Amino acid sequence: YVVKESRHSYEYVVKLLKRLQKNRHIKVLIADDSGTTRRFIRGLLEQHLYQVIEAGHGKEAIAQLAKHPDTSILITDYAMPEMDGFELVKHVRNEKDKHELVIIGLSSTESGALSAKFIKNGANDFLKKPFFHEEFHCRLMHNLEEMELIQAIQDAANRDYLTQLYNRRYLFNEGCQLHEQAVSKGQQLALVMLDIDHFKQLNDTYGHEAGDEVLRQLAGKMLQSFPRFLCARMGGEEFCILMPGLTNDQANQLVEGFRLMVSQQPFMYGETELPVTFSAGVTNHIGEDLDSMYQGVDEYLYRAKEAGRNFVIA
Ligand code: GH3
Ligand code: MG
Ligand code: MG
Ligand code: MG
Repeated sequence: YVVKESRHSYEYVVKLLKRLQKNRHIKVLIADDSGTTRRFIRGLLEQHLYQVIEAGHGKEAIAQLAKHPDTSILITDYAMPEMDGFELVKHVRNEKDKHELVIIGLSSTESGALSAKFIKNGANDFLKKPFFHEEFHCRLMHNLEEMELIQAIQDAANRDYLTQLYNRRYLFNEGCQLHEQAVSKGQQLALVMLDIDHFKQLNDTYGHEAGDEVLRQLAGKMLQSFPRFLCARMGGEEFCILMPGLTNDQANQLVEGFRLMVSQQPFMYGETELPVTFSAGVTNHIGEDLDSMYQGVDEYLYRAKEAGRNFVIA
């Protein structure tokens, strides 16, 4: 296909080929009540290797999005039975913002007001029917690139570079919201703080590179053991885990199990086995705000260190 369109510049072809590689993993949902239109757009999308799913009206589109939460693009018609395109866009935007799901509205040439209304309701872009195939692809690519760029910027701002865990900033931003939710719904929320024991000594003995490797491996083990919870590197060798829905006892049990596993499984740095343990504090005083929980759990961590390290206090 790309070769056939040989009027493109060399640079454009290279860019397109890179795009096509990524498109294999990108899901696009077409919401349109006309089977002919859906088939036509599917054809265009499949030329560029996108994965395509379809819906005949707004409600079906919502069901499809629930079934395929990893959908990246929604292309939606305006006039559809059950639920029209505007209602669909408004509904979807309550769940996902412009940087999580690209929405492109379709409007016919006769009514330019439709495209403005699509954008006002939260669509990223619109296309007037009938459209040039090339314009269709260009707009899709442009909107995808923008979304990917913003996601990369968000990751850089919210994640720790060394471990790829969330950072302190994200834990406090997201944590305050989780805390408010837990308080308003009367749900549990546990906070864990853990700190590697004698990490300075480990750096001094095995080198800073080995220390970095331990931080990465511990982060990996945290993600594996607590995939449902928010794990963050707060700085240095200190980590926090926010556990919505867990009582103090439940959180304590999980962290105690994790402590045991970490102290028994060796950390490898090349051929060298590194001795790694951590101490932790656990709290669940959600009557307070997140800052006070953080101070409280810091105090428990301090006591766990005093108690001799490789220890959890709840
Ligand atoms: P304790 O058991 O009381 O926690 O002792 P500790 O040695 O772990 O604690 P301390 O606060 O004295 O030392 C922390 C060390 O962590 C000092 C610092 O050089 C090291 N560190 C902080 N950030 C990094 C990092 O990103 N990589 C490496 N390799 N070391 C780090
Ligand atoms: Mg229609
Ligand atoms: Mg330490
Ligand atoms: Mg420390």
